[in-house]
Amino acid sequence: MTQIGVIMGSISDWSTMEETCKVLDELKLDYEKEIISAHRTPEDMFKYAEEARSRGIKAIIAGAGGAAHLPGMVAAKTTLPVIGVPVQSKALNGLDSLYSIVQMPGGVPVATVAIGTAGAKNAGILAAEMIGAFDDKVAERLETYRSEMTTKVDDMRGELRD
Ligand code: RP5
Repeated sequence: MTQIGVIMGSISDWSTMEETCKVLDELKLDYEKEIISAHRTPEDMFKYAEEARSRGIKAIIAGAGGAAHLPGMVAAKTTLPVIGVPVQSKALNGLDSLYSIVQMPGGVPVATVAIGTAGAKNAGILAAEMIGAFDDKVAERLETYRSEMTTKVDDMRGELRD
């Protein structure tokens, strides 16, 4: 069953949001991906947010850039956890996206990650951790993911010494 919804404001966000999907694939989590724009398809955005829980979605990852209203507006319409990914915009390097997403009013949280691809990757891991809090198999896969990262650092140390 699809547990994670990955949405983004435009196809131009895909090169960033692809990192979310890659890590979800790696952690073997079921997800769906869709383009939904807060400004260009507002009705679709509200419908998605309102129906997500009844469709079995447990967490929503929303990426957007510039006037990045998608994560906040989705959060306004659901009590599912929403993770916001600030896409690196051309004009302001993503600082606009970050501020648009992170400065939510008290009562309507969006868990905001870093600007760009690192944030997109972490959004996937964070969603997996939310699922893993209730699913031991997912938690185990996260443990493996962590130990593989540690091994990679060991490899780097070896490389530096050689
Ligand atoms: C936002 O506007 C999207 O999330 C995207 O980051 C930005 C620019 O969209 P395009 O003009 O590239 O479609 O809604």
